[in-house]
Amino acid sequence: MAGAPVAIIMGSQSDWATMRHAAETLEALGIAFDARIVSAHRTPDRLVSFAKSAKADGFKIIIAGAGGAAHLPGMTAAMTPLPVFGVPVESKALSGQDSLLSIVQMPAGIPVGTLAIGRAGAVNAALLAAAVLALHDEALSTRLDNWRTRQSESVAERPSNES
Ligand code: RP5
Repeated sequence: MAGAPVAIIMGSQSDWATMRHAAETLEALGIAFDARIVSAHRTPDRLVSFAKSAKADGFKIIIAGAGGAAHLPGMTAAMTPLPVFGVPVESKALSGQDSLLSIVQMPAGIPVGTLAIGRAGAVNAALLAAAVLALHDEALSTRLDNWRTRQSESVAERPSNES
């Protein structure tokens, strides 16, 4: 979406099952985003083009999800001054530990804010993006407060046998 403050990028269509949770969370908070498939390995030219123009294109934050040898968040961060939040996608071979380690272990100098493996990381990347954007957006700050209040209210006081 043109003018969206958040870009959600992912290495493959197969990552969307995870990254859609970031999208849904942004939608729930009324934050516009643009979701794209950008592979560091399979579409390197697309990655360079996206990352180098992301700031000029109006994005404020990039959420990057990838699995396995997950170069995407780090390579993106190397080519943009925007904050990059990395989401390790749960891989089949190593349950996402490969994704986590390859995203989180950035050498000093180029940061990637790394979230948890899988859905939790995708949701939290969106919430973190919202918290950053809310620093300069009072209406969003209120929506984020309300989202957290609703979450608190949805937690039962006692456990139930019904799942
Ligand atoms: C990575 O390879 C992607 O981020 C994805 O998590 C992983 C597997 O991709 P597919 O083989 O499912 O397309 O680049």
